[in-house]
Amino acid sequence: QRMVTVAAAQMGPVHLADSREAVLKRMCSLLDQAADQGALLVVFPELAFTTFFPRYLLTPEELARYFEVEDAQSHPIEHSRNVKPLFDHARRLGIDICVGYAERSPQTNDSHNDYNSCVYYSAQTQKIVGKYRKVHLPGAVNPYTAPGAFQQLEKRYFRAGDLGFPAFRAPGLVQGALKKENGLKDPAVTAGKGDPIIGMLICNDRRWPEAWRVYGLQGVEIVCCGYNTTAFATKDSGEMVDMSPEEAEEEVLLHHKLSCQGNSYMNSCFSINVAKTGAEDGNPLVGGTMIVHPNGHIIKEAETKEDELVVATINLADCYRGKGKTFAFARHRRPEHYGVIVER
Ligand code: CDT
Repeated sequence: QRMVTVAAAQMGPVHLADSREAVLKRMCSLLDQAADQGALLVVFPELAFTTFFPRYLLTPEELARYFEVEDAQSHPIEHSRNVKPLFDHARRLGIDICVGYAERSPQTNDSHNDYNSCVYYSAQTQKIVGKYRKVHLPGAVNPYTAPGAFQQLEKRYFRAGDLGFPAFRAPGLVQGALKKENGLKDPAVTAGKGDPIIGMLICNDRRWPEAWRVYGLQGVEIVCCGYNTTAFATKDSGEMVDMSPEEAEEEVLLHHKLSCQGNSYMNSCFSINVAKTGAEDGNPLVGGTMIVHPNGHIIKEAETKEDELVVATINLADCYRGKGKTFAFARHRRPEHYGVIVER
């Protein structure tokens, strides 16, 4: 048995007028609730500290306000003044966190690269042990070329992630050594002392099976994925609206759930999927925060569209059944026939 209590820290809307101080207070309060319920890992949404700003056409000066300037050596994210209270609080409570933010990475030639990023902070080691930059950026560069593009300008504001999908271990998250495996051959899982193997995705990434499979092939046991997903097109978005808002939102939720449940099952991993939800200054974001089991079932899901902690105690040993049987990749995959996936 490799038990661990984990939590999805769903956040309600962050409006343009909300101060950073107020947002940090909400996030720290979610951490307090997690501590009360014995959670050791809390996952926050994509771009958790701000409104989903890629919905707006912004000047460079306006845009700069949303970013954390991060230089991995001298200014790692957890020391950035605007976010430090969250990391400090996680350390005090002994809770690991995964949190999304807008990363501005200074370059030597006075320019910078911007990414839609997330980090995994290990409270045990007081270090960032995982970092991911969103690979699949939805939307458009030019807001005038696509209907509804004003809602989604991620391609304009971010570079595509350049770190790939690096799985990592979360030190000390689960007590005790790895038990004898049930015929599991995958060295990515059998190696090591039982620290869980974690992968991170950001929002649109969850719709791409390739992203999950790259983690699956590294033996991933928990995928953490924060998101901001438009619930339905508003009338002034310029998009074709051929469904009622209620129908549209139901379909958005369906696709979200299909993606997370299907890919958790097919890669025999838990997933912690966390929304920023509610209406941000009138822009509706879908909910659907949920913790998914490796057999594809939803273990626990949010009941509101507000700040809400969704907590579950999971047994990582539940990953072994799929990893050792139906999805024993080494025995059953046929990569010699999958070339087209990387050629096109
Ligand atoms: N933030 C983000 O990636 N949102 C996208 C919207 C794409 S339109 C279906 C998402 O996949 O949820």
